[in-house]
Amino acid sequence: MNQCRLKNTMLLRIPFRAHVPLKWLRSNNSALQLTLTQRQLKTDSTCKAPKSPAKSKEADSMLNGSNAIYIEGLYRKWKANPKSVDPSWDAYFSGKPRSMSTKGSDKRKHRRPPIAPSPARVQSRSELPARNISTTNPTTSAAGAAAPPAMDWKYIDDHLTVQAIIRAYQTRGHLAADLDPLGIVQPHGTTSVDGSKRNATESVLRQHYSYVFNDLNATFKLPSSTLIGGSEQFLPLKEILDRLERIYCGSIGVEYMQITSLNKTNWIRERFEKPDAIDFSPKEKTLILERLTRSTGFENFLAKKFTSEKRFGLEGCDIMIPILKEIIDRSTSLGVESVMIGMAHRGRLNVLANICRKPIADILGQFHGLKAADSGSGDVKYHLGLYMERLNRLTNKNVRITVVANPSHLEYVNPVVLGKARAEMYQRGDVTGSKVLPIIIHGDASFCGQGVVYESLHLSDLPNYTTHGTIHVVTNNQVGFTTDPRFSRSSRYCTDVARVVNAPIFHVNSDDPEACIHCARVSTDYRAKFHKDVVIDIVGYRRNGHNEADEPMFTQPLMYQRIRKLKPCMTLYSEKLIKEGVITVADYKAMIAKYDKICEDAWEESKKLSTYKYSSWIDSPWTAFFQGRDRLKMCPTGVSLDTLKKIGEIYSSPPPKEHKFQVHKGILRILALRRKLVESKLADWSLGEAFAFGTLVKDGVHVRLSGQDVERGTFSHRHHVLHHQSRDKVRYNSIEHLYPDQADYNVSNSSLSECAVLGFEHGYSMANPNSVVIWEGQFGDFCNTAQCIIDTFIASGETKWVRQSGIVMLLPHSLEGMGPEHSSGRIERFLQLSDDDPDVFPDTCDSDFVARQLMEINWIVTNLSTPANLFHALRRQVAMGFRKPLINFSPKSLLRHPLARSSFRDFNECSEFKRIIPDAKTANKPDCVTKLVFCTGKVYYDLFKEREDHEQDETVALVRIEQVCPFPYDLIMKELELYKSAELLWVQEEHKNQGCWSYVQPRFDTALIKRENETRCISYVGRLPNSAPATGNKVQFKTEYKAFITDVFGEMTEANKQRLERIVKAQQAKAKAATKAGNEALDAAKKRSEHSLKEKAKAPKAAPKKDAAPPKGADGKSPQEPKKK
Ligand SMILES: Cc1ncc(C[n+]2csc(CCOP(=O)(O)OP(=O)(O)O)c2C)c(N)n1
Repeated sequence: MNQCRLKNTMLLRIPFRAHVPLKWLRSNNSALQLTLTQRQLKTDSTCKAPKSPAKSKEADSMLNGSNAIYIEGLYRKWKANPKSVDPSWDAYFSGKPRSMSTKGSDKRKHRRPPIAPSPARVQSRSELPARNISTTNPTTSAAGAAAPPAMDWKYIDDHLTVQAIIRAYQTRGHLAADLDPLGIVQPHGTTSVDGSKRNATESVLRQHYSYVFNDLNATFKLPSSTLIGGSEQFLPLKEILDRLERIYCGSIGVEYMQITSLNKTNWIRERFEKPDAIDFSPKEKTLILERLTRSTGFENFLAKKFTSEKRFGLEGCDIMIPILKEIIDRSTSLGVESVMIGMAHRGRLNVLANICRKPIADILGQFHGLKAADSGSGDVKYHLGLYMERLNRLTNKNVRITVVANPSHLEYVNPVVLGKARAEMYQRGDVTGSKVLPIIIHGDASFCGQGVVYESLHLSDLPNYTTHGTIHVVTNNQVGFTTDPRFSRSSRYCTDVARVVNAPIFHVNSDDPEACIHCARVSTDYRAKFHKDVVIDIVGYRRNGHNEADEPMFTQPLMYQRIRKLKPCMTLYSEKLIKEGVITVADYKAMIAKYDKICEDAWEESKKLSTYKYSSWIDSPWTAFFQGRDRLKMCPTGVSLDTLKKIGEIYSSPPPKEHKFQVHKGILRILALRRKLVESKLADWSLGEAFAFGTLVKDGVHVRLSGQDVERGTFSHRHHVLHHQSRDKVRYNSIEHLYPDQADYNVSNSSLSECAVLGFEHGYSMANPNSVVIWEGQFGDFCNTAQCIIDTFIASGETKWVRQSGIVMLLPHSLEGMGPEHSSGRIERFLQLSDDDPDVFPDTCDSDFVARQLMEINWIVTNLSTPANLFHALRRQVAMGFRKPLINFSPKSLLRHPLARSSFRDFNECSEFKRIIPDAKTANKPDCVTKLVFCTGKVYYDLFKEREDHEQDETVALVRIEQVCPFPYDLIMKELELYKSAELLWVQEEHKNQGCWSYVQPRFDTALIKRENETRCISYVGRLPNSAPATGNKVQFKTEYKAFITDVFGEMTEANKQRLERIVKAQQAKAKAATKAGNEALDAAKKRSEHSLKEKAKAPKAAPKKDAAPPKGADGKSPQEPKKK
């Protein structure tokens, strides 16, 4: 028997290496000497180590005792009965070698009882440092602590090193995780002194790398920052390393230490570090295999039936289907009622079949090349959306699953999904995102390559954009089309972009289904608990080429040599389960046969289909909205004078007194001006817009306005959100307080993104037809960074996917000498994307012509010149029996232009949207008109002024086209008829290759051809073609302006020049006189105040009033009376 002898000299001989603190083991190979100093003994007694044998075996664990007397007592006890002490002490005293097994049955060997009765483990731990360091020497103070004896330094150092190693695994373990089923990016692994192979390399352990492998049997107290011990607080180093390896360098790479919240990192740790964290019952394992069978079976079936058809198979990342199933099942049981999925091509058909349960026959029907029974141009099968409501059999709860239709442009669906999810949360009153779950599935190359990913992630925590967490799943097949990650990204992981929002990222080997499902569980729970984004990176491979017709060996020969040798995950996992005895070979075969039969039956069923409907693939059906509705019936948009007055009054008032809201003086001035306008029953741009929003929310229509700086308005005209001048975050928005039962008005400054935010708002607008969702560009041209959303969703979404949206885009537009940018909202691009035929004159005699024209076009393009027209245009968005995107080119200088005002009459019940605004001045004497000028937007006001200056009010008619698209043929015809003999001009300030010219010209021609005996054609007046939207040179700008104005009105006559000079001089004189008068008044006031100050100084000081409160000093107390002399 090995013996522990305690000597009076306090020399403890430990005859063999055991699980004691490292410092006890360092000095000798087999027999180590340790001097227990007085200090240590004192320490041990202060920490209440039992002097007599403890009552329970647990409390007698050898790891609990650290003083000689205590050990001696234990030894005596053990001698009498070896079973009366903890097995660890038994092993120690008897000298039995201790196994380091990490199996569950051995766990108790390393368990340490609590040091002191303490409810919280962390608390009891926190006592330890105090014991070891500060309480050991009562004379030391926190401020001037004496260094502990050298021997303790080593002890402390060793523990700190182990702690650092643990932290290294937590932080960088994922770098050495076994993530790649292809074994291309494989951890190198090192064999350490105990013969174990470990993955953690120097890149993980850094300076501690060499240390680890010296002394593996030493036992260490686990720091509170790890949970690998479970209920054990001490573990031998070997066991610590084994556990860390298994957790952090196995099939899962847990990337979470970038998260700054301790609460979250602790939570994640618990889900991965705790012993048995990954634990699946046989039933659960079988379910995973069943789902894998479906996933792989579906692709195999399609491959069998359609050998050369593109389907963008999932093979190699088949586990994505069981992962999604797990997320949805688990979320449903946690209360989620609606799941919104955004994804690209890869595995999409599989998702539709096995996640959404779209009848497989319908999916197969898509391969048969059937004719569509409804209108639209359709889309390829791997872009179509879906909306299903079905019972989740596992949870017995109904769940709605939406797959949002998407374009080929990878990742651009992300913000659309987020916006749609957000809107659905709003509709359900789901303020925490507990009922609606967005899931976005990404490709590895696109996730790191596309900027929209970053922009969308950045919305995740913004109060008005958050979806309270999105689950991101990356089907990482380690190749993007033909490009290796080495050449497609600079970051280590394709998921690094998600680190910016502190998302935890779980990289997982796709060939380890249980690890994958565990990540799905943790991600679901994380999102449900913290309402934050989370990422699962399924590292797999792509069994075939990019699509099934592609030859991958052209470009990835070595990778595909490996892939050819790999068994599918389904096979690997079935073999594992058969080996474990969870299923039999027969079970497995039955599973495969069962799903194959489902597919074969569906195949037979699909042959019976003769047509299919685009609308059966719609992602936002709005069934209730369309039911029983006459789509061509338009509701009136005008409102009563009382309504205008009420809204005008509130909108022009500061917050009510009870709010004690300190308003900026400038804002008060603006409000006063607004008030004056309301009193004179006039509306400027801001009022017109407020009337639209106010009346919409009054009617129960939710209004949302989003974009950069929209709360104030880029040009400072709006001021919907007032800011308290001395209290942070205190805001007031009067449009939110118009009526007690009004709908919500939500105005929100967005992040500095166009693409993601516009996509988001488009998604938002898809959720509910009874809302007006507006995105405003800071300047119109910035919308070109959102071109993909405009082209592939807004312009063509309805045609491709039968889905409507009433999104409004407000794009500040007009040339005002501000340079190439900030001038143009690129109206020409929107018009070019409009899908009306320029050569077809529509049936203008149809009584529903106006509504039909709107219904049939892909979007409405307006360039409005009056506040009233803005009001009607916005209200018309929900007055139509269908929904259409409205692209409005908004003014900048017109926001305050004295002529760009509308009388309240133009808003009343008898008023409506004006598609064109005829010239009221010339209409009475049309025969005098020699030039009929058509124009749109701000240039009208330029022309209006120039016409006056040129004194051509009677000879030039100015007709504004407010709704450019669809082209108002009926009204244009009237103008052509009215001014029969006038020369026709189209005048625009934009360059000839820009603006509306290329859109209106062929349509004017079509209209003119329609007229009998018409010989005229329309001429262009404006700037010459240019690649830039505007010049950056002021002089050139003016020259260009003068040139096109001269083209319209001719050179100014001498008489007119002199008249204008006189007017200018008179104005200048008036202004000078006003300034002089102002200065004189100022001087007089100054003199008066100086005089009164002098007078005051002369006058004797007035005695303070008796009842007046004495002035307070800085401390708030009354100053002391001056001492009497
Ligand atoms: C924005 C965009 N650029 C380029 C393409 C063309 N394209 C289609 S798939 C693909 C590779 C995508 O790779 P990855 O994201 O890894 O997905 P995978 O196809 O490998 O699943 C490319 C470049 C596209 N569809 N969208």
